[in-house]
Amino acid sequence: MKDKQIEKLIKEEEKRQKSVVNLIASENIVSDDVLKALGSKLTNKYAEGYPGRRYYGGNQVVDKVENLAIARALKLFKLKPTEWHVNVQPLSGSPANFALYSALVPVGGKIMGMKLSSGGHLTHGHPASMTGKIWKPLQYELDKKTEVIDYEALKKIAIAEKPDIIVCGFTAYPRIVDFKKFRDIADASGALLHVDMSHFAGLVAGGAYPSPFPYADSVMTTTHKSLRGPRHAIIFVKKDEREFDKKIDKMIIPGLYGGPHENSIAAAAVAFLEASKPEFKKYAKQVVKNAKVLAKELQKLGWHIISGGTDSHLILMDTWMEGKGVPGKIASDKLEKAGIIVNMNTIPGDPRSPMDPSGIRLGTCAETTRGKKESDMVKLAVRMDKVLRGK
Ligand code: DSN
Repeated sequence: MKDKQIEKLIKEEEKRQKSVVNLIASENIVSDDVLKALGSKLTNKYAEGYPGRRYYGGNQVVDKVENLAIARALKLFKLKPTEWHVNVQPLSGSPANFALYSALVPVGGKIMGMKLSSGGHLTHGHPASMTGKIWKPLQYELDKKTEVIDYEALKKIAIAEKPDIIVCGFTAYPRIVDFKKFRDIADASGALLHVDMSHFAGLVAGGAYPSPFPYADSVMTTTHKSLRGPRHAIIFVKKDEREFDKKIDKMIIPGLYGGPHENSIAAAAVAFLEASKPEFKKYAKQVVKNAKVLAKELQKLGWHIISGGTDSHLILMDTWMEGKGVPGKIASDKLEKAGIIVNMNTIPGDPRSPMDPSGIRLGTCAETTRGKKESDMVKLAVRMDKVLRGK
């Protein structure tokens, strides 16, 4: 590179990434092919509109790129193009959720989502997010004893409050979600069911987590977490007389976005192809195996693992344990000093604050990409325990 300052920083970051154990649950390590597509000359092209109907000329090639991404996304999740529509232009998860609500929920309507401190996301109706200001938020929490979703309690809130849309998905919930129960609750309360599968999309693609598609009206996923692609997002909507396909396309452009990032769309297409291979199935299963072992070993060493374990790539660990351990921020700092990267996280019903919470979140996507197996997780748990207890 001619720009030596940026070149140096890129090299520094590459070195940092190589030198640490990465347990950030939302991160992964992409292939060289994904990187090539992302850094390609496709970035030079403006392409407002959709394949075959763009505002600018010269889109013959990017039309093919986008159509390929669409076909691969549908195929990856075993969807019929007659039943599902996918928009591959969203720039990332938060703007994608925002676009979805803008298209399907009237302003002032009710969005029901999991509370951030229970493992939801800002864009699931948190009062600090625009999704909690433009729409009325209804936030559900986890059962305090079991630390899992209480479907009966959720149903009662939904029937009483009649939300326009129920958002099912999470950033810090380790368990399998019962999509059928969510569908029944949505039907009983007259709501749409939107699944944000950003965290577990790669596990769905690899057959290591149930698919939400038989139950949802719409599904959003980022492509850079367990799916191991570029920083990007896609939105699927059911194709029927409700015309969600037309509504979402119109909301993306001209409603909210400008030109799509065709280089990211190409990189996502590469990731979809990679995720459709048999090796990816093995990878997804190994991600879950690793997380289960890591959770179990940490538990054996005396740590409180929220909900008692995990069914996915993600572990929520209570490091504070009502004063018997260390707060999440200190835990995260101590681990980082020892070369293990995690993020501090609130735990369900957290008595501490989001900037100084009781726990940390762990995930096994990145380290599994590096080839780590169960035996590595056993050693990692011992190492983490020593660091956290200052041994
Ligand atoms: N920041 C992402 C995560 O870590 O889960 C969600 O937006």
